[in-house]
Amino acid sequence: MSLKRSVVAGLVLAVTSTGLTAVSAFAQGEEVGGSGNTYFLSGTVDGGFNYGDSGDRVYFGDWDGDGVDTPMIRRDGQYFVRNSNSSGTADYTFWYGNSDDVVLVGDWDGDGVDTLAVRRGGHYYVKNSTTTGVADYEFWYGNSDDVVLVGDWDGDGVDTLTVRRGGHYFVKDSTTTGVADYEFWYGNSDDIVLVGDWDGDGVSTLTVRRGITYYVKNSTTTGVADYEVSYGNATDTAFAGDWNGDGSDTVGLRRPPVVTTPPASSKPANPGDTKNCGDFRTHAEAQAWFDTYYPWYGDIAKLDNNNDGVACESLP
Ligand SMILES: [Ca+2]
Ligand SMILES: [Ca+2]
Ligand SMILES: [Ca+2]
Ligand SMILES: [Ca+2]
Repeated sequence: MSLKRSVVAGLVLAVTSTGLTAVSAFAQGEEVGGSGNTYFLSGTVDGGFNYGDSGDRVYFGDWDGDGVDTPMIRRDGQYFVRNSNSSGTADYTFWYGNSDDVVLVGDWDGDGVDTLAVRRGGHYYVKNSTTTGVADYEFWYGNSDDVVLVGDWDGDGVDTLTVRRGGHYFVKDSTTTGVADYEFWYGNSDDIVLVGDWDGDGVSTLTVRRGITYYVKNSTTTGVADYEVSYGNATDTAFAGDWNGDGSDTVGLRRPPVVTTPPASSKPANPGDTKNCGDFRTHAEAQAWFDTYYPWYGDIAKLDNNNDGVACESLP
């Protein structure tokens, strides 16, 4: 993605943001975590796509309300939104909150568009648009060190919070200050948990991940999994979303970069900074040149200014 730092003058606001998780598309709710700039989305043409840099902070959500969850990268307080799951640059950017804020994604007003909420301890600052500006409203829930999940637990189209304490979950069906509406237990206290609408009934529930196995449960009740599936590699970071707009969520994976060192015998001579994009007729030609030298010398000719591994993307 291009890292254009132009967009907005500095903001000194309490909060701002955008969300993730829509009526039909429930996604992650939290930062994806992990590293790598390659993403695989189950149930799609699974060749993977690239977005941003390996170290970027990433969220998934339905930013345009078309029912499909797509990535958004965060660099400090600036957000780079992409509305398709394909390699390319950001569609637009905005600013919200402070660089050290914890950010949640959800459809807080039920309009089908995911936006952000900033979390500061047990205090939440909700914004219902992915635009620069202050929060629309605030509320408190749980304790400052609680783990929080975002989902539409009652299927009314509005995302709210669940506090997780080990394998114990405290569900609240409104983004208002107050106690939980109900509780349940699922999995172990050290399990990785994903939130999604796995059966497309409009209600978010949990999936526990252990290695490459996902234990899916279609109700927020205490009990065992309804079924399990295996996907990807154990080293992948998993998240959830609706990748094809069918109303059901599936798993997505963020894959860490593979560090490969070509055999020494294949090492080409250092060409130096002798090429510009204008020296190539096509993107493919530039990419082939880039790929030949990159493993040894990096982006020696500066053909990949946005560091996404794609050289001279302006060429045909
Ligand atoms: Ca979308
Ligand atoms: Ca919304
Ligand atoms: Ca709800
Ligand atoms: Ca469901």
